[in-house]
Amino acid sequence: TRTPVNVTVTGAAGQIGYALLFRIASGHLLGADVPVKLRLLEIPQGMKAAEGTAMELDDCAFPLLKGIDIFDDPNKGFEGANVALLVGARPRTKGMERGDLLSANGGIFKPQGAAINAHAADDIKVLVVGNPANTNALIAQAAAPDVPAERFTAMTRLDHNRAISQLAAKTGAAVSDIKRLTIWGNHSATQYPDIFHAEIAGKNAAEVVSDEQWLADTFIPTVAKRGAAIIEARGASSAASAANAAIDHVHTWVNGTAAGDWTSMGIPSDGSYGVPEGIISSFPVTTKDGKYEIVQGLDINEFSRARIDASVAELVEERDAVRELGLI
Ligand code: NAX
Repeated sequence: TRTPVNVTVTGAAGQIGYALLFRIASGHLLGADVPVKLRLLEIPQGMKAAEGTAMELDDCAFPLLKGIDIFDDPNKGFEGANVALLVGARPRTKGMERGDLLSANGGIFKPQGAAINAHAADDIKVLVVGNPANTNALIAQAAAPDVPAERFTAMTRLDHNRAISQLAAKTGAAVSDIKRLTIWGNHSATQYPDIFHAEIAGKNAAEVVSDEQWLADTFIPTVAKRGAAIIEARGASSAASAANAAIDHVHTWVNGTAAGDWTSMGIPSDGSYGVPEGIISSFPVTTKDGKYEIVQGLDINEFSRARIDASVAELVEERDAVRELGLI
């Protein structure tokens, strides 16, 4: 029998946590044959609700779930963690400037990065979901100098999945026929969903669509502003779809991309495609044996170049701001 994999989830009492934990425990994160132990990390005010969620997890009698522990101390929460899903974050509230938001999140992600550095397992893989996800991931990564930088990733898989869904709706294709879509840049309104290399049932997606106006004026803004549209409709932000994307991100990272396809992940840039080294930006990646690689050699047209550059410029500004705040 396999040793259980330790999965730490922060913000476990939140709405994404509620949608996420049951799927981890039922085997969707790592595989139907992989036992897991959950380590829930909350702040003191969230402990009681996390305990309630843990009671419900018990009540599911999941065969793969080998234990649940709840903590409000990151040093304990990340002990022995093989996978860490950093979901809890400080949301932007009224009157908050970007600097305030970044420093409030620095107060969360810097100590969490340090706790990962000190206590996580050697094979730790980190996914940051809590916004601003890319820069929060950078803060955590900078606080964990003994962990290989590439283990810190940020979630753009929800954007990726949203883009596939929009493209399927536009063309009448099945979502499973759409491959090689890419989200570039920041998980923010500047993100760039790129269909120029995407395929629909083997045909180039941009050629199938053949409508640059739809691309520029409908597709890109619909994907980029989907989070706001969900809030408007639901009265609450995306939770089940965000949890689903977090499951997809880690499952793909651990279990690999399908032949001929790739996915999108926010990862520390190695300088590919002119994205400054070190910032955490979304790229097209293939994964295999628990490792990812940036898809190289894609031809970037002018339309794409301008949009990638704009999103990357925002990430550079965020990096400079957290540097000035002493957070990295
Ligand atoms: P909720 O406010 O429902 O839950 C957040 C939970 O985090 C709360 O229970 C809170 O007590 C806990 N928390 C706060 N600080 C913590 C800390 N230092 N340690 C441990 N737990 C802590 O938010 P929810 O809707 O679950 O969203 C969580 C985060 O995901 C937000 O930052 C949100 O912006 C972000 N999202 C990111 C997405 C992405 O695609 N990358 C999409 C969905 C979502 O908007």
